Amino acid sequence: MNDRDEIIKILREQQRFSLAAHVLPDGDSIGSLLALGEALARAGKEIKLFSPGKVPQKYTFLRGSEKIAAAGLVLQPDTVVIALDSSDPERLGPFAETIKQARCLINIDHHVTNVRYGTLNLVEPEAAATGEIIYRLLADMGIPLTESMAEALYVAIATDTGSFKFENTTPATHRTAAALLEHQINPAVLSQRVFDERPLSYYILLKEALSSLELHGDNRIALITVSKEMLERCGTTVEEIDGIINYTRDIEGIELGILIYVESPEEVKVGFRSRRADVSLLAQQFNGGGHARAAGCRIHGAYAPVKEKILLQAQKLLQETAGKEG
Ligand SMILES: [Mn+2]
Repeated sequence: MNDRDEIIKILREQQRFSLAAHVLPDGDSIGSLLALGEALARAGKEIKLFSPGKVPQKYTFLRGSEKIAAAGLVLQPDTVVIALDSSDPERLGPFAETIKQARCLINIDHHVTNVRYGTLNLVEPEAAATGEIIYRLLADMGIPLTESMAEALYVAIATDTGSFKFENTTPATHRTAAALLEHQINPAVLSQRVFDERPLSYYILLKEALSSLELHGDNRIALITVSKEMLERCGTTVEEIDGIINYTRDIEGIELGILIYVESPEEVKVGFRSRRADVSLLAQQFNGGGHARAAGCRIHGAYAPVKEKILLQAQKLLQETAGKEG
């Protein structure tokens, strides 16, 4: 039996499930968690949902989000753990160690860099979102979708495709979205809540972040710096940084966008966005991961030398990409 069939068998036959998603929760991790959780709960299973940290405000309207716990994952001998949207166990943050002890760990993900850490792995890099994998899984299992499950999956797919604008958007993605819209969900309301509406503090942060903009590598690399002090000054939290990096890639002529978040004097987090270059290669050089056009890593070190190192590797990547394309 292949992993997918075996996963379906376990979802049908086992009784106790703990579902967990990655740190810095996004729409795909929360949406996948809620949709699969509701499906299993409706099938009479005992379900616990976990996501490190607080569920970002913009996803709290999704039904069931109040049941997601930030801590307290305890395994019983028969607990099946399902890790969602996480390329490696460390992405599960505080749950990583516990999850590795699970007798049965199911890894469902779409990241190219997934290290297949599960007892059973359902990894489909061609899927635009983990939500897309969950949709097909539930469809194959003959589990009918409720309106709230359809909403959760739509949010999962819409966020990971940047409202169906990113390159990962395939005919299958649109077919899935179309099938979800059959459940009377309102795409305008969902988009407004998830993408458009932001607190004023976000725009105050955006103003500061954009004023840090630097161009490098013959104006092909854009870099934005955000620090923890900046967040405090603007009254925002780290979750608000999320969309800011996309401004780097939107500038005409920019091939590669970088956002450096200075968490402390010794620790920075770096996000990469690109038009053509495979930035997952860049992130991997610094023990990070992600997708070809969006990736990230965490680096121990002070801002200035880390920035230097990143820019050097970023310029190399652009040269190699140009070389390959001839
Ligand atoms: Mn995802």
